[in-house]
Amino acid sequence: MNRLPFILILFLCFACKTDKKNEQKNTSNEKPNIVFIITDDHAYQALSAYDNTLIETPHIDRLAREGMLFKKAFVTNSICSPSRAVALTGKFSHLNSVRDNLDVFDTTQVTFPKLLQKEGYETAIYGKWHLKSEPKGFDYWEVLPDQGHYYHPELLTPKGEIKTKGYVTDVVTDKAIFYLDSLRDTSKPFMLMYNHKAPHRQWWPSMHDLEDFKFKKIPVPETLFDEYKTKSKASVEAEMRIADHMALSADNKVAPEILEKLNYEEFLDWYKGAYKERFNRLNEDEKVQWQKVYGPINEDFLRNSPKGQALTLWKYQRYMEDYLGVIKSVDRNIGRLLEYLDEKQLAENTMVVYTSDQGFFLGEHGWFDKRFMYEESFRTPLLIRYPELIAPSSLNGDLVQNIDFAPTVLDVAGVAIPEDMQGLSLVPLFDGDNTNWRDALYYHYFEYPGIHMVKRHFGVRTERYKLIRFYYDTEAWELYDLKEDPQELNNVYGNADYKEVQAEMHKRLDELRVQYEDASDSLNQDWIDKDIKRLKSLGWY
Ligand code: SGN
Ligand code: CA
Repeated sequence: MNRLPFILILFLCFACKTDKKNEQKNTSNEKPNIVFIITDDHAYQALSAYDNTLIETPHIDRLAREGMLFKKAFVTNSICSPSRAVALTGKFSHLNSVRDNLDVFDTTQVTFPKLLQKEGYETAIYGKWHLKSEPKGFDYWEVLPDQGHYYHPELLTPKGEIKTKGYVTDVVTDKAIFYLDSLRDTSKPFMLMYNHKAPHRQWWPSMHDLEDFKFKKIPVPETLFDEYKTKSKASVEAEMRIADHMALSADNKVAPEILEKLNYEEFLDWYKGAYKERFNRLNEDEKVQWQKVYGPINEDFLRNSPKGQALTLWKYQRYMEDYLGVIKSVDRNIGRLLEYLDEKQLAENTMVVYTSDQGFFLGEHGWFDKRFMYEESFRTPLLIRYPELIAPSSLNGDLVQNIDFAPTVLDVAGVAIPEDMQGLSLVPLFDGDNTNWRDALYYHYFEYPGIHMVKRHFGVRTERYKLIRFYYDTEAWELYDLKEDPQELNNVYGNADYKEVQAEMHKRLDELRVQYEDASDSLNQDWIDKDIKRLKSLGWY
């Protein structure tokens, strides 16, 4: 008897069964799912879809290959909590209750997760939240308290705080995948916010990546020793220079005993305690692995004890080794999540958004951190994959901003966008339609005085120019011609050659302040009280 047909039937039955098992599509196919990923402080300079000088991020790059990369994506206020509040509400900081990292998010506001929930979506958030109040508008949530920890992080849940074991980027991904696989209601479309703590300061890499960038010579940015010759005192007085304000202990992981032996002074003594506290979170096995890698680096530091410019260069290299190492784990874990979507055949009907809460300085102008309206901090990575509406390898060069996130998600989900959301849906840009798109961006940063001492400022950026006003305990204007001076080294405010441009930019700025209803540039008691509170918490008052 010919057994071939029988074997064939058996094989087909098995294949069908496996397919069924792997298939987790929604029963209601018409509504797309959404995965919204916000990392913390991920600079576009360290994402190879934008620039592969520093690192390869093959998994995140997939989203660009299979979707759209936004070359000119920006934030409205380059700092964590405000940026997250903007993403949720589609409104600028002066209207959404969170102007700086001290503010508590008012959860009675309308947010895109709440609107999706109302329209039948199931919503979940895992990872960084950083808005102080308890998450609202989510069916499932497990979030890091405040900034959270890299190793064995605690998580806040509806049932209280829980302890976890493992590295934060892995833990958050495990939670997100567990939600997709075991918790979610498959009869509903889902919206998952999957937010990483990484690569936030103080850049503690996972055990898998400890050695990755060690001893690799990282290219030094041209402006590492910038003297801010044409800039206002806002740059001079900011406390975020690698040379002067990056901690040898907490940031560069030199053991405090070594620093004391060599008489190195820390900008803030607090950092030494912070280093020890972070180190003590490692389990015994991890401590051994850690010392294997960082021990020789420490010994080397003890032998050579670099000073002056050599010390700045040494700190820059150490900074980048850890920062890039931390990103490796983000990339690997995003790969895991994307593979899960593939495996369960969810990729086609899911919009995946990858962005960061802001950009970051990787040594440009001598800095780390963000806050300024200068490009490295003002810009943020933005990649969107949604096969239904976006062709693979699409590039967009329009001026887009994080106020656009909420309207975009609602638009894709077919939910009405509230009139008072200030952003625009990016959906028309998905197939290149930028008719009537904005020609200028508005920005306003408030957290001053406070850590890093970046002065309050607001401004406007068009395709070619940028005008900034610093205010509060200073009064200064800066104007940049981004075409002639992409590194923003030459402030041309007051330069006769730019008289007309300057007047036009002032006009645009006034118009945008009216359009976005921002009049918040004067001193008020509420701010002064908060400034004092903030300074007290830092021990500076
Ligand atoms: C911490 C960091 C700062 C950082 C803020 C805000 N210092 O205070 O460098 O600017 O968070 O970051 S640390 O030594 O404690 O790491 S934000 O991304 O949450 O806005
Ligand atoms: Ca951040």
